[in-house]
Amino acid sequence: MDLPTNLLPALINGARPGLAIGDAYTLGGGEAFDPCSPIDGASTGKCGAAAPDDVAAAVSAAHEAFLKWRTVPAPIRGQLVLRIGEMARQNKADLAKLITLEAGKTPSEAEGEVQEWIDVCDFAVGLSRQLYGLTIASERPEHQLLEQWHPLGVVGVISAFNFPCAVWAWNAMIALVCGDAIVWKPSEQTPLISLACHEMVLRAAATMDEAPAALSCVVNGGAETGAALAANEGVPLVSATGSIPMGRKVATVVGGRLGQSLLELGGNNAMIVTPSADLDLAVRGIVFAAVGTAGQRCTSLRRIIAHTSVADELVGRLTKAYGTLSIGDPTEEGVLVGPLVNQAAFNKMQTTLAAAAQQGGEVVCGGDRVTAGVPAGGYYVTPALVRMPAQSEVVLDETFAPLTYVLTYETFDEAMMLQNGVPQGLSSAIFTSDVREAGRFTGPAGSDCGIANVNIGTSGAEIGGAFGGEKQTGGGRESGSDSWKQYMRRSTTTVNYGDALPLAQGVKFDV
Ligand code: UN1
Repeated sequence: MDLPTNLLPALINGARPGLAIGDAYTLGGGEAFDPCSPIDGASTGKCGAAAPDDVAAAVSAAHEAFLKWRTVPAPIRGQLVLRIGEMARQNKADLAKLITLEAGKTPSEAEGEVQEWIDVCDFAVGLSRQLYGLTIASERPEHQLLEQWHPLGVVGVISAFNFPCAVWAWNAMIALVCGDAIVWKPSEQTPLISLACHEMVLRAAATMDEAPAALSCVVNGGAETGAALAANEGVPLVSATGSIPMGRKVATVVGGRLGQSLLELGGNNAMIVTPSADLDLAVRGIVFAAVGTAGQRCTSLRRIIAHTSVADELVGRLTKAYGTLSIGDPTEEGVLVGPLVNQAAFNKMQTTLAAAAQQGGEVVCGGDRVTAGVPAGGYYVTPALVRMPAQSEVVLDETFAPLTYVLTYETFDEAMMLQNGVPQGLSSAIFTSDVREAGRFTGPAGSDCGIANVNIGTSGAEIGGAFGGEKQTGGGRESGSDSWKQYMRRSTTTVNYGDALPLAQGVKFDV
């Protein structure tokens, strides 16, 4: 694949920069690393890494930029994001190429991911004129009680390999209109797309006097780099997306210094298929959610909870649909299922399949490595469906691969108990034509997840809604709705425009 080098900063001593403080690119003092493409295991090029000192330098430069940016009116800040969106639109295909190379997504899914960036830019531009506060009725005469939203500071963003562009964009585009600066620690798997995204921000910022370059900083590297960002007192908010153990560490460190963390961690997403479900739709919804992105979305479908009256037919239809999937090099025409990210992901899928079998699971189809007709060095698998006799231990864990368990139920209560009976709470779905079931599922005693869909799969959310989930998913909400409030600080103001000084709650204190 031709690398779209026009989107990337130049090599420094043969490596990509590990540290970007605005437009100042350096290798960084950390240990350089050499990521591989999931497609064929070949190196995508050496990249420098930011050492903890570099992270501190980035945070302090970003803070300086923030001090200027916070006084720029929000609608003008929106103009920056408008221009960033234009850059993303113009370079959509090339940006998608980098996502395909580094994350192994098909071009259509990679372009869809860039589209999420574009969409969130549009959303954020509109928001830049709608960062509404409140006026509250004061209990005192001739008093105004107001709530305003002000810029927060430097936002740390830690993102994962599977959505290397969209998740950053959800955070960064909103944070920019909110008047914040960003220090981004991308996944070690995806330094190129991160540098390209940063370049787009820089090029847009260069067209505006009001926008300092250091509003955007990138610190490439591994866990040590992320830890330095989480620990930095100059970062009031750390938004982290990734595994539950990673989120636990971030939350502990950020919480220890009483900072805010916004976490979007693992999911264990289920779909209930009821007796009245439209099975044609359900099959399509399941296949995209379970095997799209090779099962490597945090919203991927992990569990099917099917009514006993439809389970056999559903499994039969799914097995047939799985048999027609084209698996292989995502850059090849017609391929729908690309590679797993690396060997470790493949090994985890294999040990999980073995554990499932031990717990009484029956592999209906899939789970094997595909080696014929695919690039050597990549880990390609046939998506697996495993019927489980119960929601046993193995089902409670998220395995980041195309592996979906099938469970059955008799009563709706039982289905809801299974749906909610896992430690994670990101996404969920029900396929039903029964309005009562749909209402119960989406109601207060229904799905306990951040996303509860009806007749739609668990993955592929639009950016306009708040994205995130409960329990071990971490509780954070990113992207649309009123998620912006987390990137600002709330200020409550009381103005006395009278001649007296009445105290609240009727307290008398006359001197
Ligand atoms: C993720 O996997 O981290 O809803 C994000 C979806 C995408 C985002 C997934 N819009 O599947």
